[in-house]
Amino acid sequence: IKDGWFREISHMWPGQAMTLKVNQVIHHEKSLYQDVLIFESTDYGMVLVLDNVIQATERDEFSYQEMITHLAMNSHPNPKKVLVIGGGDGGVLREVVKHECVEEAVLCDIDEAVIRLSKKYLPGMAVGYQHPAVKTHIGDGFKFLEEKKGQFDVIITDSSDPDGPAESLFQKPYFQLLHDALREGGVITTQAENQWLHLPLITQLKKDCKTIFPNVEYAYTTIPTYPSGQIGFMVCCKDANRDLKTPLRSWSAEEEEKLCKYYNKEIHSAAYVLPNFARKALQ
Ligand code: AAT
Repeated sequence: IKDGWFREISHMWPGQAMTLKVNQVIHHEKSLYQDVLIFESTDYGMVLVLDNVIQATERDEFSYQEMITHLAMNSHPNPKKVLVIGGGDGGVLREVVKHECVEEAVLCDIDEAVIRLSKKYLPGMAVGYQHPAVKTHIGDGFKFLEEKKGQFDVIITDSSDPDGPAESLFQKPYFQLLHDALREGGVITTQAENQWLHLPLITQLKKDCKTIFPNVEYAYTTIPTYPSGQIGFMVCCKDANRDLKTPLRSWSAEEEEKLCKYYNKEIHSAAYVLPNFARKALQ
């Protein structure tokens, strides 16, 4: 923070940086794994920052949390057991439990500080923890998955960028673990970076996924406070014949409007439509 502005400078997006005006710093600490900063911005509400990278702002988090969740959940016929890796703020949990079929939603985040501070300062996201179906585990997502075989219908990896504790969550062995932790017909989504900035990484990731899953697609959403204003998702399914681009289940237009601020069944399909440069790289 310099002169009252937070700047998201990182080698992961060279020569550009999102800048947000700061009202006040609410909390700053070094956790076991990362530098954790929460500040109140002038126009985006509370902002959660890990190792100088914006993870969520109150104003636009719904775009990311709804899309990473419902793209997977609505491509499964009846998701009962759901796992979230990362997502310590609770926002993805909040979205998962909007599906009444869910019997158990387990969250595994590496950093207790994110969970503790989100409960204190980001109540609109941490509300997800209040649902009776939720179980929380603190630990590394990769290690957690090693012991889980054939247990989950949907697994959502809401992880930070590959530079830091989430590095292993972007590599091939992790996707094998995800595959093996799913039941028949299971679906995963993962945070899969930005097509303007990380096309080589996304291309490699998709290649890796295709050697493990028979059905792999990349989708994306718009979000002002993530680098270049968009973020993508790798969506993979154990069922080769499932059409991931068309939701298997959907809410009525009325329910959709009540439940979601971003997601609807049209945007579910539209999220998979890529511009030519990305489509070419990923085909
Ligand atoms: N919904 C907020 C968006 C995030 S949060 C990413 C979470 O992943 C953090 O809470 C972090 O503690 C957790 N995490 C990082 N590594 C691991 C790991 N190995 N195992 C489990 N959890 C982990 C993502 C924002 C994306 C930013 C885009 N630039």
